[in-house]
Amino acid sequence: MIHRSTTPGVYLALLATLLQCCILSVCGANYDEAKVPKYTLPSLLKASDGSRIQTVSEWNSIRRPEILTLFQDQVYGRAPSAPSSVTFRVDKIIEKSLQGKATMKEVTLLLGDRGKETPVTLLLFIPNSPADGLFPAFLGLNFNGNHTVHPSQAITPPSSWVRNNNNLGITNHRTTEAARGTSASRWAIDKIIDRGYALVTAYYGDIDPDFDDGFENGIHGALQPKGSKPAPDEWGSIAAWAWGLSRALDYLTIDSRIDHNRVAVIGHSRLGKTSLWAGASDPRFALVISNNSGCGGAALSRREFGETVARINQSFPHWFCDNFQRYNNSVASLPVDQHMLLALCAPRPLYVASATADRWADPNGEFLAAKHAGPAYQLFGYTGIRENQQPAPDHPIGDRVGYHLRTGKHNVTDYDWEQYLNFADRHLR
Ligand code: GTR
Repeated sequence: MIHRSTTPGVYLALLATLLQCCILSVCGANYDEAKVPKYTLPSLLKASDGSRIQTVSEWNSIRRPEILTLFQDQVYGRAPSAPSSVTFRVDKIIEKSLQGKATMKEVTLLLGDRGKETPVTLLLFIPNSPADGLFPAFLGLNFNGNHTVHPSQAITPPSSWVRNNNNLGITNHRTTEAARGTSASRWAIDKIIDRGYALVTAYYGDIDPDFDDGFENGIHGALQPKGSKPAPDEWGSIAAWAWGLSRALDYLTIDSRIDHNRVAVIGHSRLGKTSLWAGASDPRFALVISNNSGCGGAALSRREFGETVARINQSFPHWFCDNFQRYNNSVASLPVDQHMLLALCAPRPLYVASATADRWADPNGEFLAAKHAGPAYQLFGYTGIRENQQPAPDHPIGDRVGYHLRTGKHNVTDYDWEQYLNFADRHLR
């Protein structure tokens, strides 16, 4: 039999079409500040019955629950309530990790109903000094597996679904040794330990694999009755990942070396959207950090700058609850905007970070949402962001609500960590 090889010309034509599609879809986004539509943000301090919220007690008993319910019903979806107990297994303890300055631990949470549990492995690095220390911690999910956050051979790779990646030889959705340490630049582990904090991370795909699988896998599969899909107001993947962060915090309340009253929840990009929703929905998180979280995270949806609600729902239909799709073509009718998500963190310290080249995430929209969360902080006697304009690159601002615009791309860098550590020093010490 003769096989006719496809000519390079056919491949080139295909590639050109693909490129054209990409360019068109990216150009479809607005990157011009002058073309941002006129918008009015929903009022933070006006309750649904029209009354004005003036006190902390009115905020806590009326407006905060209203806003939380709107985000649950219309944006992220309701997650199941917390289980009555945490089931976990300590898999590994290495007392002299990182040249002896930290203890490394692997603890697997068994989430969901007995017999259908989803294992989620937490990786912990805890300072060894002082020996009797009770340490504040940063808790955040990672994108590619625990073994990618540091080159240590001791870290166990995930066995759950991962995204294929030719460079790392990942072809069958199972990770490889080549991935070890590849995200280390995003996790300033030495710096974190040297500054006296613990770091706790888990692979987000352990909680819910990040593809539109009809909610069959991960924690959805473990908690949904077989064959049933979440209702339009029930949890999408962001809510599932955030729920997983709360379960990690449940475990941290038991760990004798971590001060669970001083846990900062952190995340980058889609996991920044997740850390914000975790911080908003679980007030046990003492500090909330969003790194380049963009649309559906810290950026105001009504600005329609860079990624829009319609676009994100089209590209990632599993991230939000189905009700969120209603606003694809009428973002002005959304009963909330993202400044209200940030306000749900009040009075806890909140940090929002952007990057100059991350226009897809609308850096100015992230700044403005942080700014407009201010009135909720003022109720508690804190000043929000004072500046009316986005600060110059690499000039962090704010006290209770912090913000910076880093020079550079969509990423998490040592510069970002330096600001988070400084901010945590001010608020968690
Ligand atoms: C992009 C998405 C963003 C952001 C980012 C990420 O493709 O459009 O909303 O979440 O992915 O998570 O890396």
